[in-house]
Amino acid sequence: MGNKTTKSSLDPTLLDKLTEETGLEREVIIAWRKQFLSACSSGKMNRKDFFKFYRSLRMESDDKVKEIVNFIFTAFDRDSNGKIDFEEFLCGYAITSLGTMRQKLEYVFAIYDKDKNNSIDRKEMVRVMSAMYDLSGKSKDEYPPERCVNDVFSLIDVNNDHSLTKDEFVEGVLKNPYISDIVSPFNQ
Ligand SMILES: [Ca+2]
Ligand SMILES: [Ca+2]
Ligand SMILES: [Ca+2]
Repeated sequence: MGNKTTKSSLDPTLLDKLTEETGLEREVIIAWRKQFLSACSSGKMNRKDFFKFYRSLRMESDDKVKEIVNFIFTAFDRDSNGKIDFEEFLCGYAITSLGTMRQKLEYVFAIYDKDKNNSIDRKEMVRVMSAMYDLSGKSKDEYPPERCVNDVFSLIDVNNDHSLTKDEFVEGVLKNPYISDIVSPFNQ
């Protein structure tokens, strides 16, 4: 707290770490940080700040983005302290837009696993899936999210215990790549 240098410049060790984790160039990271701080001078975004900021990076209308951003917030907030700091944001954003399929799926898993108990149940998946239908403007009558979730579970819930571990989820989607278009909000 009250340390001015953390506000204006990035700690070189952290910069190195972020370069390594995200694969982004230092200049790009510094530019992102500027943008992040101009949207939120304290450097820690709450849900409202994050919504405004994330929305400015996407093209969909407010209504459509709102719900999904809530889920994304939870996934990006890795230490679950209710705030997203620059490191959490940069890793989340870089990985979900530029990462490998496996890296993206780990974030997708975190989006679905709302109660963070390391498994996804049907209810959790239906909630996020509905938000994604809204985001993409897909009709819920034609192929209801509940049915879609059942189909996904029957494919990748290997031990049939009605919940998906991270392994089941990530490996299952990697084995059935077309599912990733259905389950991941990060493919567009
Ligand atoms: Ca946090
Ligand atoms: Ca869960
Ligand atoms: Ca299972």
